[in-house]
Amino acid sequence: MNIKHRPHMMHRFLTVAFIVSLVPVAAGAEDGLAAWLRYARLDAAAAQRAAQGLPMSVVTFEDSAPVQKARDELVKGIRGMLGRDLATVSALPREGGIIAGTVARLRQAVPGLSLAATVPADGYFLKTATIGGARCLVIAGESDRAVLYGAFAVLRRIALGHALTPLDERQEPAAPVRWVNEWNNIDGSIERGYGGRSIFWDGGRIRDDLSRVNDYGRLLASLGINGISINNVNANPLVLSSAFVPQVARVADVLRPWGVRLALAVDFGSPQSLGKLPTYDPLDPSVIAWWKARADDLYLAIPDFGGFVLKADSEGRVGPSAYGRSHADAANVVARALAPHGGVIFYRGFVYDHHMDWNNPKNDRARAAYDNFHPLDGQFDANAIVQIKHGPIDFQVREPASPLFGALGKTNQAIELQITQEYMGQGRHTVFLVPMWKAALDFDLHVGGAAPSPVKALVSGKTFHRPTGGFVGVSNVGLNPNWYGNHLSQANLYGFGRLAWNPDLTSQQIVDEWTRLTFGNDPLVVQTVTRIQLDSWPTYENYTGPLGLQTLTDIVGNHYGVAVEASERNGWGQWHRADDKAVGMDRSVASGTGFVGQYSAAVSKVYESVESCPDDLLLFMHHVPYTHRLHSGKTVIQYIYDSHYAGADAVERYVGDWNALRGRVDDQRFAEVAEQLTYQAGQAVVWRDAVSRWFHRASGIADARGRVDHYPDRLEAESATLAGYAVTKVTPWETASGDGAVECSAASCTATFQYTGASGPRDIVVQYFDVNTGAARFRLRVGDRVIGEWTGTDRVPTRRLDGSSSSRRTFRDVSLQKGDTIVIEGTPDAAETAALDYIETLPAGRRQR
Ligand code: GCW
Repeated sequence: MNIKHRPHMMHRFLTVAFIVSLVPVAAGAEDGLAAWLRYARLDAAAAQRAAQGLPMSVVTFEDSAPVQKARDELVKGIRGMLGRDLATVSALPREGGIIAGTVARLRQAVPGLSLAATVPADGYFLKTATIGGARCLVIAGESDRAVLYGAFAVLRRIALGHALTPLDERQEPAAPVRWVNEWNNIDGSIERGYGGRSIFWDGGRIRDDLSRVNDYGRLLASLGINGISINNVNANPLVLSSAFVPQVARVADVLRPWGVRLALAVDFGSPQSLGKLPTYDPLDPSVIAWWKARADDLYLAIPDFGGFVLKADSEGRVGPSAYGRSHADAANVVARALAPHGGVIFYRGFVYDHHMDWNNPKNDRARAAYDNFHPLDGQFDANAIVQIKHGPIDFQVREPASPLFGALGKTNQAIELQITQEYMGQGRHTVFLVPMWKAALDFDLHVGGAAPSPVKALVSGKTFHRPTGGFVGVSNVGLNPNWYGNHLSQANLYGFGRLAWNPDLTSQQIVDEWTRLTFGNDPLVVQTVTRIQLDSWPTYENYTGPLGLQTLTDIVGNHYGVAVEASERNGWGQWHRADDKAVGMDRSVASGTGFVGQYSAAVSKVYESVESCPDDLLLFMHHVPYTHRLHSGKTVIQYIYDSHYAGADAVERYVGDWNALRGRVDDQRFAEVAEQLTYQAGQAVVWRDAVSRWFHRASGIADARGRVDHYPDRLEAESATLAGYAVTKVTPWETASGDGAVECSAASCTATFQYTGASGPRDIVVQYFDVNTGAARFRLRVGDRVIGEWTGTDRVPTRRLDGSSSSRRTFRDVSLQKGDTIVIEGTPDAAETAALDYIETLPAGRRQR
């Protein structure tokens, strides 16, 4: 055994080994910045369990930044969780140590160590071993960054209370590509970003302070994410200018120690718009040379540059069609510029015509990706990857897996999953997306012959033995301390990273890990948070667009609030085709658009017929009468009503369940999540009423349970005694109760309601509008008694009275007498008109109706 012992290091090691910090870790402000890497102190029993047999020093033999980060992270994490200070040494102490390094280096430095012969790319071993009589914990990575992955895995085990000894684990990622895309504009705004402004860009350049980029790199590394593009796929050509190279190189320098490669999204017209060439034709020699020169330039400054992401011929972006060239031509001209440097191009499969004629029943946006890319299979270079959204439309609440995954046997592919919650509540609603992603990843497209071919195997390159492929998440973190504007939304980034590493993990496993790491191991907290998270996607689906209707948000506006018809009669092709008799898109081969025929025979057989199509996708695949009976026996229309009530009730329950965690979660995060869930509960009622009323009016079929359009506890503002307030229409109509709302155009106005119900304690709900153009004030009085005052300062994404701005405030346990007057005083501010929709008086404690 050839192990050097260094006596002076030993001394230090022994000293620290016996110092167990007695200073309790202060609870500290928990603003969410540390996400799942809080390293909060474990309770004494768990800490003792984890500490048992854990060596008290970290041994590293390499200077590379990721290995040093691994070492520092181990020191920090073990100090935080166990209150123990590890020594950092470069030779193995007699008592053993946590040995962290690359497999190649460890084989040299620790000959007594036996490691399996092969290590897959980015893979690592965790192994307890006795070396020279000393107990060691070995973290051996295939690459520098894999050492870091191994260190984070050890820390995760400790935080979760898993035993560390004995340990013999070999981990490898499912696919080489585990990337995030950030749709950040260079001015610092973020397309579809809901967590504040960019951590990368500000005012047309890279930020001076990149500390948040460093923090983000750490989060990404902890999940094994190894690449990032930092600008919007609707790319500004300027990012390729020489002037930007040194700036972008600074970001690469910050991320490199975390093993994350930097990439840029590029505009296909850049050779012309930026390079001043007469053309951007991908086959033109000057264009070929231009791409090559830009790539060479970037690689000089950033030798490990990852590559480019390209959105072409999509949503107004220029592309190869301008010259009659194919997407493969476009991808390859860029791919060939990157290839000598080892870079890749992600060519987005999100190509469709957004000026489609909606009158033609055969037109179908869902067909577009397959129709565009399937004929080109085999024509893309080896370092080109077609990046495909998980469903055929666009991040809707329920879509089938894109058929394109099954149609590219000779092309590299990656799945694009959206972490940022466009169409999914935008961080204002808690919606845990992992179960939705799992549904796509686990879906068997039956293209692999006898063997199963789930999407996860196709995108990882396993089914067709591709050289590369994998997972891309559109992340869009921002400067908000909690990254996404909602603490619970962090679980989506965590889940994306964990699935990109191992798509076989279950949603339950992922959310259990995330919750423990993020909020600790208190059983009630774990049980409550995991239940809310796991339930949240079906719940969101219930109160938005169930049965495959798609989300039903305002698709020509902010993609947030409800607007049932926004998808119709325009070229964007997100049609649900609801009319007075029937609803849904007929995508069958027999009578519809033929989309179903893009799947293998085994899959299309299921989707083709109304009888075998699963209920949750029925209206995505078929146009059926409202009276059609689902497999459950319920009619489509009654299901629409019931699911909306079930969804809104569920969020109301989340609020109560979360509130029971007071004192078990740190104060700041407790309060912020409570506020978010309360807001969501109010919005779920807006959605519930809007969608159910819209379908009631369209179908003319009453709710069998008598709820829709029957709100006995409600008093409409339009029917109140108004002083200064005037009645106004709201668009879309379904987003206001009754016939509209009232707005104040005077300095201040009042709406007075007569309470004619029984005397007793009541909850008073005020439904008002909170737009983003001012901060109107409101006061609620009962007679002369002031019950509450508030200001409409929420930054919801709308200037108008609509489903996004409709807001709800509840005042609990107000004592009311029959005949009382309830008064709302509204004071407008700037362009905000203190608009009111209705008030509602509910028996105290009863669910909102
Ligand atoms: O869903 C749409 C978004 C666009 C986005 C586009 C895309 C970046 O509304 O904001 O553009 O998808 O994925 O390219």
